Amino acid sequence: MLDLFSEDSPWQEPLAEGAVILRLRARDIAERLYQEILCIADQNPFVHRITPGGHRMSVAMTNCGDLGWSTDSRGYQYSERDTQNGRAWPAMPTLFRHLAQETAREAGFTDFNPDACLINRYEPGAKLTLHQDKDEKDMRQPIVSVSLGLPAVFQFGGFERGDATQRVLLEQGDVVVWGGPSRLRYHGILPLKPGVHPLTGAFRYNLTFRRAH
Ligand code: MD3
Ligand code: FE
Repeated sequence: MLDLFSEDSPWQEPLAEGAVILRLRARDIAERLYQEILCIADQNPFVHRITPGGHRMSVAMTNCGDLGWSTDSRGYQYSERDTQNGRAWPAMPTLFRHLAQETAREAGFTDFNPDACLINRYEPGAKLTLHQDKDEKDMRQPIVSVSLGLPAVFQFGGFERGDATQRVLLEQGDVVVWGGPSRLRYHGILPLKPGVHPLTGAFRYNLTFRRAH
């Protein structure tokens, strides 16, 4: 029988102008992506950073690439070294760079060359409150996000914090490309529900590829 609604191969879901979900696009390389994450974390462990306001983030973070994003009492910033331990970030694996460039291209961004990959690790209850990503230099460059492990409810809103939000479930292998007018939309992640994922156990991971400088 012709299976018109097979969920066995990746498909695209437009979210908003400039934003598209490439469902399950990275599913077949999830194990390799996860091994790379573990290898990066061996070199520079996940840490719960403290915001400039003095709050401990529930999401633990590390980075790879020429630049990494972190936060401390001086603010939010991209830098060549981890502000907490002074170490250079691990190199961005070729597999990561290729996935980011290929998916950005599929979404219409032909010359995306990320210099930073922020890696978020969510444990049960961890969340990211509504925020905008605006620490990058060139807002014409998209952000590519890749989800691994436990599913999470992603929230995305408008251009002001109080605007109505939509909820979207993001699962392992889902890739989202955010560019154009969507680049500055408010977005967040609702508290992670506890669970056990066959690949990542109790955690959800999210990679975000960025052109920071
Ligand atoms: C929409 N991460 O690291 S990825 C972040 O799942 C972040 O860890 C979330 O928001 C996560 O800053 C969400 C989806 C995402 C990433 C960047 C965006 C959505 C975005 C930038 C602009 C608009
Ligand atoms: Fe964000």
